Amino acid sequence: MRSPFHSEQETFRSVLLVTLALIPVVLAAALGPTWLALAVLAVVLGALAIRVAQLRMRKLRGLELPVKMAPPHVGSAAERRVLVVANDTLGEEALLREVERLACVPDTHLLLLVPALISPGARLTGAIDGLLDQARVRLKTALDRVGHGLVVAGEISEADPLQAVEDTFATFAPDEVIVSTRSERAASGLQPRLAGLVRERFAVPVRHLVFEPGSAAQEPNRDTEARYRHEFGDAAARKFGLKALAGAGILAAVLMSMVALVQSSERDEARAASQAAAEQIAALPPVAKMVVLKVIPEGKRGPEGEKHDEFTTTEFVVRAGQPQELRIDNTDEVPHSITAPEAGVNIVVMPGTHTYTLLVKQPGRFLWFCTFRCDEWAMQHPGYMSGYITVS
Ligand SMILES: [Cu+2]
Repeated sequence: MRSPFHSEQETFRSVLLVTLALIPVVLAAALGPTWLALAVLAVVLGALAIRVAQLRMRKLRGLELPVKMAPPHVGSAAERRVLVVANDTLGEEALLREVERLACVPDTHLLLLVPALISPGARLTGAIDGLLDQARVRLKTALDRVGHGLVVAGEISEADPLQAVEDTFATFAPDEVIVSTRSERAASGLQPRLAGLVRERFAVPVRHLVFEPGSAAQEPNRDTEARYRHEFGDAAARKFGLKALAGAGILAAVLMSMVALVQSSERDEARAASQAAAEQIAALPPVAKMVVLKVIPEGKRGPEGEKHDEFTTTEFVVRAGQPQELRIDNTDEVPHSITAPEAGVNIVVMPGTHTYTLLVKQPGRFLWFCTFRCDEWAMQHPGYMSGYITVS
């Protein structure tokens, strides 16, 4: 495949295109939820894939022909250099006779190019040695048969056949090319379309010799070449379509699994959060229906040894918005209070036993104290005439 960074201009265009394509993805990622960014990414990738496929198809159908390459002539003016491209037809008597005939023409040099036709599958599995050996045997047999060692050379190529031809244009600089194929492509043979491709790419005479086993070579007419071209294009398009479909499938699967992952992790987070909240609530001490306590003057000794006034309970745990009943026996002769300005609480505790309601609307931990002048020290020390209301 041609690199998108083929020229400076194309590089600039590619970078610009990718940048423009990424803007909506980045925007979606920044402003929206993760799935939206992924969806936008999918759309952008899809659009890019369609564009690439379009360009690719146009090239395959031959609508966009590259500029033909015309190699400079090498050697003396009389010298003629002929490139013969063959693989499965290399053993054909008719082809070998033609090579022999050309070799006898003075000032003619021949190169037998044998593309080993290594498929991507063979490359992956490392089964290329067998194919190379096969090509080597074919080439050696042909060279032995033809003789003329001085003017006929041979070469095996691991590259794609068209690429192999292009490579020899750099090294051998042929004045003429003979492409030898069967009329139908065999599994281990060259494409009949190859001749047309070479003709479209290089500005040198190209002869296409088509062999049926055991019969004489034929040069296909225009219609036949057009048929080869059509069949090849269709086959390539089918193959490319399948590949594109597979690619789209893989892409969709990857994106969907990413969305699923993100969603499940979000769900997990939400579940974890609610679980944590539930655990927190469960961890709180249960709220008693009624809290019973007393107010006792000089009921508790302070750290300095003096006796101080006290509420026997100074820590109150309540639920936000849920009234909590306090039954308080104030054994003093004067009133005291539970006052927490921040919680909006001010309960005046009268002498004697009475029931009061403690109600706080908002969660938090609030300091309370007695506002009736009694024991100055006790009023400032939680555990005596002061304490906390914890609201959950
Ligand atoms: Cu008091």
